[in-house]
Amino acid sequence: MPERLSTSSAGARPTSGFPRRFVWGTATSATQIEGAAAEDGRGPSIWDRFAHRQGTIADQSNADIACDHYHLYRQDVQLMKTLGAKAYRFSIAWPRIFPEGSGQPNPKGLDFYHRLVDELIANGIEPFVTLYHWDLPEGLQDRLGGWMSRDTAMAFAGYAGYVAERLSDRARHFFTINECSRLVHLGHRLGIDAPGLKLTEAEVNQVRHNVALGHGLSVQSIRAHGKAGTAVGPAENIDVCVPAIETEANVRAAEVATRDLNAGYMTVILEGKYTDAYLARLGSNAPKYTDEDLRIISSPIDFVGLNVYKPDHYVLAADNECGFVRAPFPASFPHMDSSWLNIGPEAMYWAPRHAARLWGVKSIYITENGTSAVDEPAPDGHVYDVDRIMYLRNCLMQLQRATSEGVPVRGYFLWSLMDNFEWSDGFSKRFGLYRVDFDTQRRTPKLSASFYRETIKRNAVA
Ligand code: GBH
Repeated sequence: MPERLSTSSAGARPTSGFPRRFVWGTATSATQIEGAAAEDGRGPSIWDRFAHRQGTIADQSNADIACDHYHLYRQDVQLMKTLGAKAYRFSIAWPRIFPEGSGQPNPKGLDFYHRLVDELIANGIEPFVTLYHWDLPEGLQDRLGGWMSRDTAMAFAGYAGYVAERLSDRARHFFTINECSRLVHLGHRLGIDAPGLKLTEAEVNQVRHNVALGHGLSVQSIRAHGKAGTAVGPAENIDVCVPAIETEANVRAAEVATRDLNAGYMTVILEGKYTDAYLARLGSNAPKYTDEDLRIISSPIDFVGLNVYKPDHYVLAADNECGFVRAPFPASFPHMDSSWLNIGPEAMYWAPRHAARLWGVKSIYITENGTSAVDEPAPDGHVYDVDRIMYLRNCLMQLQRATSEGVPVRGYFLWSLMDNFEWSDGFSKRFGLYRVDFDTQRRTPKLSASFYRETIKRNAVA
């Protein structure tokens, strides 16, 4: 790897601001916004069932109605247009397409996405499709044990190919699975996300492998069924390791740590093998797999999507076996409204830089970045979310640092277009540029919407 990254297209970058044709967008996911949970033949998902279980969601809410986007999508596309956004990342609800997970498709479910994609294109907004944002059809959980079974990975590939075949004439970018890491750990180990399981170490490691396999199989299936030139990649929340002090040794240590701590997803996807350190750590709890599995998981991809919110570790070089130490987060470390959302905008520089340097990734999208904030309207009715603006500005400055050094980031999707169902936090945490009144479904722009519009207009941090 060269010490300095060279630009892929010399002269395409201005000296400040973002590269020309940088893709500015917003992001959402089906469960979090659509509602219409039982409409037009949609089957139940594991999140429907989980949310209806006593004690799972902070405010006892569920996603049955959410932002009612299923009915209000036209108006929501206008919100994007007002921002001047050029792209939109949304997810498809698998149980709308295959109510049982596999078998008989439900054409009415797909119709909704045909309408949405057409509406986006009519408004000059490019659709970026996520195929799995955690809403597994309940039938697959019941029949197969969900991701505990390889058959779920196969079913996912079938569904992914089915959708790609029908949408790829208009949608050119597909993300396979959103945040393997979170769906595995929170859903299958900690039990605080659907399906709410607390499996053993060995079982969780197998689930992790099956999910990675699902990614790989779906890449192959999208290639087989999508129109020529359909681009595909993962959208992962990698563990971002930041050098605590930017010395050469610490930067190297942060790279080593990033590769090692993401061994189960990004590393195996891009390298085609589990690292020795990872397998040694798992010992007798390591997953069962074949070499063929690894070849499938590492099927060539066109880009890498990174969801970046915070640094996961501050790292220093060390003489120990692994070559690094992780500094523990001090109790005084500041965070945003979500207690996990530690403030560390450098993560936005290091995440794509690590991907480019460690694995030679040539095309990167920031598939999510954003923050929760309290967002109480002021007496004049406006939401002056200057804390969100502060957070976004700092992250975008770090992203600009990356692109100006030639790290190949092609676009940025802000999480999120509007307040929505924030999983186990229900509606108690707001991430939107637009405030949603969940009683009336009224959307109101926050001050951060103006900030983002201005940033897009300038193609530079406002
Ligand atoms: C993303 O995950 C999701 O893709 C998106 O759907 C979500 O709305 C958005 O971020 C905001 O949260 O409960 O203390 O264990 C973000 C990364 C990693 C954030 C795991 C929550 C768990 C915190 N997530 N983290 S904790």
